[in-house]
Amino acid sequence: MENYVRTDLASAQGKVEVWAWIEKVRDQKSMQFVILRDRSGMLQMTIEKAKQPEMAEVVSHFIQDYYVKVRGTVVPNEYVKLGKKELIPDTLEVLSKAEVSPIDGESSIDQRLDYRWIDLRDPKKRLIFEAQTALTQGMRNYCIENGFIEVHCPTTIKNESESGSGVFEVKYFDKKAYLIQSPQFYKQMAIAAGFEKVFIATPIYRAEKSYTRKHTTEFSGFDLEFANVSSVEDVMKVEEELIHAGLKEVSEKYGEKIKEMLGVDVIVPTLPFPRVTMKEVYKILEDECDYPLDEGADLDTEAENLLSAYMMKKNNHQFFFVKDYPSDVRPFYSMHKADDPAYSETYDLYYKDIEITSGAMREHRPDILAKQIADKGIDPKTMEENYINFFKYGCPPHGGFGLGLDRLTMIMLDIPTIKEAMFVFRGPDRLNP
Ligand code: AMO
Repeated sequence: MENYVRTDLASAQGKVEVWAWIEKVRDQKSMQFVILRDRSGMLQMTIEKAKQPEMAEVVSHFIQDYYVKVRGTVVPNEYVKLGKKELIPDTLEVLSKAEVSPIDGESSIDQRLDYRWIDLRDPKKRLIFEAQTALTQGMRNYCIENGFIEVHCPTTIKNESESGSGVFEVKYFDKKAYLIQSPQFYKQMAIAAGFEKVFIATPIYRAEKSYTRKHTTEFSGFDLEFANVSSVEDVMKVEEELIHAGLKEVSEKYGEKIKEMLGVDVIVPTLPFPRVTMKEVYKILEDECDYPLDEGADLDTEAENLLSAYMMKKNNHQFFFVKDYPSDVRPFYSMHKADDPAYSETYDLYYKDIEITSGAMREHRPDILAKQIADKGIDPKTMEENYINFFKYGCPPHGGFGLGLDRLTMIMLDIPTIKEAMFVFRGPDRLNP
């Protein structure tokens, strides 16, 4: 038995064994030309019917997406458009048959999502996840190089952590539990545990019936929390460095391929990112955008769009921080400003025109925290055991942020909707595949 070298299609030369998809079959009178496909690329396999009649019979039944194992020899052939080489098979084994695909280029997004595994065979779609891998690798490397500990936390919890956003209730034996709307409590617990710097990559659940391009009911969070923070600026500095590290990794590894295949420039942002306070935002909206908001109000979508356009034009930068939000529109765990308690040590980060992160310095003094919880209409007693108590036995002042990975990927690659930026989308009406 001669030795065949197991290889991918792009590097196939000499005597090889390849495992690949059928991309296309051209069945002619005396010859069959079969295009094989794998992640590395494509290769033509050529069969002379008279020489290999049994194999030709098998191949004559092939349709796209059969999966085969071929042993044979790659030889140069200047007439072959695809790489000027072809594979002459010695043996061919069908490992998986395929039915005709239920989706094609004309299918609607919902039909494609129903058959997401077929939809994702498109190399352009795979590139989204190759780029996302580089993005998280860059961010993860940043965390590890800067002394962060990775923590894995439960996705079930006894209390709601984000007032204002819906929560999924689950049956937990004879009790009630919730799916986490954020790893907020767990990451703050790690600070109370003396870990100083932590990051958590976790699924996050939001029971919100939002049908927008940026909402999903389950997303991938990348959260950081760290000790010894004296203001929201300390938190923002870490975030801009983290984003810079992630996008640098994407640009270096996939920048050219993304430009070529998706037509998108991944710009590595300069530091620091532009910043604007909410007090300034109210003025900008009124004076520059003719869209006055009441002082103390949160930004609505129109305000976000107008502000983004203004900031990007003014700074020629794809990112900007909005900081110092009114305390009323932020969660109870936010630190209020010492000299101006109606405002808080909080921020949102925008990438192009979409919010990708919320962050804050936290309130670590248990008595004040209990009061802030009560001010939001929640009985602090219900939060004592699993939250407020974290801060009763000593805890460093701290802060952190939560980044939505799916949104970041969507914006980075100019993908029109989060449905296509996620491996598998979950929405109010979608629980499959
Ligand atoms: P927030 O609720 O702003 O903050 O969420 C943080 C980030 O998560 C992403 N995100 C979503 N992505 C897709 N679909 C959704 N429905 C959705 N909701 C949120 C966004 C958002 O910026 N605990 C705080 C973070 C912190 O302060 O550390 C929190 O959860 O990208």
